Order: sequence, then C-alpha cells, then structure tokens
Amino acid sequence: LIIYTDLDGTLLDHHTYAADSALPTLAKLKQWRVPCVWNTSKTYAELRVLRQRLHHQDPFIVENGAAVYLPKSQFQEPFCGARVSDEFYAKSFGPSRQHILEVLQEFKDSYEFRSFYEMDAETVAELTGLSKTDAALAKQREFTEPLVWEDSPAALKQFTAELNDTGLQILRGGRFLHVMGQFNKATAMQWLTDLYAERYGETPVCMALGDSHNDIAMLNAADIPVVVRSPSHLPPSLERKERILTKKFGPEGWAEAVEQVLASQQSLNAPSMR
Ligand code: 2M8
Ligand code: MG
Ligand code: MG
Repeated sequence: LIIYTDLDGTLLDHHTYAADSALPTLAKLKQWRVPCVWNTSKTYAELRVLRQRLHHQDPFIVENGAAVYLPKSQFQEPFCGARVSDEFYAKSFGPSRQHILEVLQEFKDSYEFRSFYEMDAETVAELTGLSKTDAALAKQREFTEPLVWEDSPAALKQFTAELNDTGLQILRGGRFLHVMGQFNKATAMQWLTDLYAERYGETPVCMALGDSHNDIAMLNAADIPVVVRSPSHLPPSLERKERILTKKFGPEGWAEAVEQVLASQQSLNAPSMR
C-alpha cells in the first residue's frame, strides 16, 4: 500500500493549515512502513519547512505534479533525467516557472489577472491565511504560477483556450488558478508508483486523498480514491462512482478514511503492509 495525499484542505485544515487530528494516524503509517507521499500545489521551499514540522521522511511531489523529490537516503539508484541536490533526487515533468512567466506576460494587455509573481508576501498572506514567512516560501516557485482572475468568466474561457495553444494549461486549486505545463498530480503519482513497483517486485495498491478540482486526475488514477470533505466548497465529482467520501472535514476526514482502509488491508497483508 502507498498513500498519496494532497495537503491544503486534505491533510491540513483549509483555514489553520494544522494537521493535529491526523497525527496519530500518520504515526501509525510510519510504524507500519506505509509510504505517505505528499502530492500538493505547494513549493519545494514550503515543503522543506513542513517536512521538519511534521517529521515527514517519504518522497514528495511539488506544484501540482511538476516534480517528484526523492530523499537520497532512501533511493540510492541514479534516475534518468533527475536533478540532484544535497538531500534529494528531483524528477520534473514540465517547463520552468520562468517560461510560464514569459508566456503570461504576453497576455497582460488583453486580460485582467494578478499572479503570485506580482504580489508581495503580505498580499499572498492575506489571500491565503498563511503567515508572512510561509507566504514568502509559497512565492518561491519552480514550475507553476498561481493567479487570481480579475476578468469576466467569458474572458477566462478565451484565455484558457489561448493558453492551451501555447502548450500550457490552467488547473483550479482550492483558492487559485494554477498556470502550468501538461502534467498533473496523476502523472507524478504514476511515475513514482512504477519506481516502488520495481523496488517491491510487485505493483503496490495506491490510495489517494484530495479535496479539490486539482486532485481529480490523481483520484481517478488511484486504486482507492478518497474525497475529503471541505468546509469551503462542494466535493469534486470523479469519473468513478466507487470512491470514499469522508463524513468529516480536512484532517479529521483524512484520518477517518485512512483508518478505515488500514483496517481492511491489515487482514490481507499485515504487518509490513507490502
Ligand atoms: C496555493 O495552492 C492552493 C492549493 O489548492 C490553492 O490553489 O488554493 C499555492 O500557492 C500553495 O503554494 C500555497 O501554499 C497555498 C496556500 O493556500 O495556495
Ligand atoms: Mg487541497
Ligand atoms: Mg493542493
């Protein structure tokens, strides 16, 4: 079993960004050696800090599937096309943020929108409820650009089509529209699952949890999709009917679903869950 999870509104509370009610279940996953891979819109800079706060040690996926980061301590093999830093291998699936900013610049005269690049950390903090320090980390992006749309819905439709012609796409997150390359959370999840399959000698069961539109591809591609209920918006609808919809919101709903699945899997292949 491998768990792929969104953070904002899923493992983390939509408003407070705390994971408190999920902490006992996170500890259980560690003990049972079930990888819990974060699959989020957040940046590498944000995740470095959050990993320390939550003692996270597994691989993680940044910026809506833009790149998979693998701790060098756990993955010794060299990976084709992977970038290497002190701590991680990073495999990316899309163009750089610089490229995206250049493309967006061309649309500035025709449409009204404000992107993260143009906002200071204070503004991002106000819009998100993040602290100013955390908002500054959210601004340190490598592959995607979140924006606030300030034009009409009809203009958004046209902008989306014109952007698609440049090879980019728009994905809706919990609060922002994300401009990015042709990848999503499922692309990165599948790449990493193949890597685990090689390592285990069998394809693992994938459970995925998310609360928003940008999680749909990941949920559709998972063996066990879980929609975590949100206090701020309706649950996204999946192509598939057989999904778990939590009763509770955010981290409480997250723990509810993971405990339920662990209880059913335990009888199959405890104790290592592999
Ligand atoms: C942005 O992502 C969320 C996730 O759904 C959104 O679109 O609302 C990103 O900028 C991320 O880096 C940031 O941490 C988050 C804060 O709410 O907002
Ligand atoms: Mg979310
Ligand atoms: Mg997210």
